[in-house]
Amino acid sequence: MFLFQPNSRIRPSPFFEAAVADGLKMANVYNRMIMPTSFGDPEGEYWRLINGVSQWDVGIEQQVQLKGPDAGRLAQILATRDLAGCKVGQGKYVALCDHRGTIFNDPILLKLADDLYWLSIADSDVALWARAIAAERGLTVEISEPDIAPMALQGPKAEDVVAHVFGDWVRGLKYFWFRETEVDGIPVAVQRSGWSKQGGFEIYLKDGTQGTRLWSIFKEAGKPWDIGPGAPATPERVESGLVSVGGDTDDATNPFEVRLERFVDLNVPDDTIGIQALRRIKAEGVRRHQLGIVLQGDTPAPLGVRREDVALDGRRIGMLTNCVWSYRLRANIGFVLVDSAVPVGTEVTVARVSGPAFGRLVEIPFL
Ligand code: THG
Repeated sequence: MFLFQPNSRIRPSPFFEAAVADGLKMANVYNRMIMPTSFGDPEGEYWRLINGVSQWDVGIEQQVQLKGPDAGRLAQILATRDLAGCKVGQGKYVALCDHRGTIFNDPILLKLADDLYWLSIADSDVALWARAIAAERGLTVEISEPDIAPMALQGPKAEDVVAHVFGDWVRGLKYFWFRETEVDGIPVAVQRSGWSKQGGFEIYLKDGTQGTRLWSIFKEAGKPWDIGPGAPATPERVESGLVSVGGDTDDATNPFEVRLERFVDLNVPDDTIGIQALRRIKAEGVRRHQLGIVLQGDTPAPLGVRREDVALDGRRIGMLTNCVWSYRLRANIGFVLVDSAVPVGTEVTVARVSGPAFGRLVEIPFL
């Protein structure tokens, strides 16, 4: 049995009831919402993502809406990536940094119109930040958290399911591009995206009262492809090298340290928050870098709630920010954030709760 008492601080997503009815067993809190994490068979859910199609309640990917004549200006002030070429119907993965160049969120930005943007955010209060910035800079833009919630279809068979529901036009969508449409009268936006590297789509529900209906439309449509419920899978995202901002970063991590350099444009206007710090950091040299680690041992030993120290010859060189059993590599793998001088191939010691463990630093992605 699963008991959860919703209130106005911890909000269920519109798909929460459908997820519980499908056997939700574990959840987490993200963006002050309940984030489903497992339906009781993590390994089965992983293989379904790798080989088939998995259906996820990712309503926790809250939309922060920027609306008004200065929406585009504000988006560029918040994001350290050049948005000048962004077209209506296009999405872009962006970094939000503070004035020190510390990354605190990594949304997908969606441009719905010249005066309308969504930031599909990771876990932190972007609406508060955006409102303060807009007010301080005297911008004409309204910031809200509208009633919109994404549901993800991920895996190699996701495209067939989504095309079955909407038509073959979805096959032509480029990465992060989207189209607004409807299904059975339910308003949605359909985007090629999702927090896995197995391919797939996200369906942004624009009417929160229709969550259960939208969930069952895809549950039914996906039956020929053996669709099943799942959630963002830690082993897959680590194997694939997707960063979890907040998980793999601390309060001094810049985008360069965690392999996000290609999403940063140093030539954006000077009033983009954090860009001056990022230029300085780039000129002075980046002190840490994110590498993979493969640990010795053949029993799963995931990271607990604390990061663990990584040492080389008895000297602390950084930290292990995640660790998970890889079903494909048959090893515990994770990400470390270590001194830039320490190269791939180095053998290190991790101070695990269970005692010291040995590992080798490797390139990311693992697969
Ligand atoms: N979907 C939606 N919103 C989100 C996420 C999502 N908001 C929070 C979080 N996830 C944002 N983080 C990411 C991180 C990486 C990717 C997507 C969302 C991603 N990255 C690819 C990569 O790094 O290889 C591709 C990036 C590119 O080439 O542009 O897909 O999942 N709605």
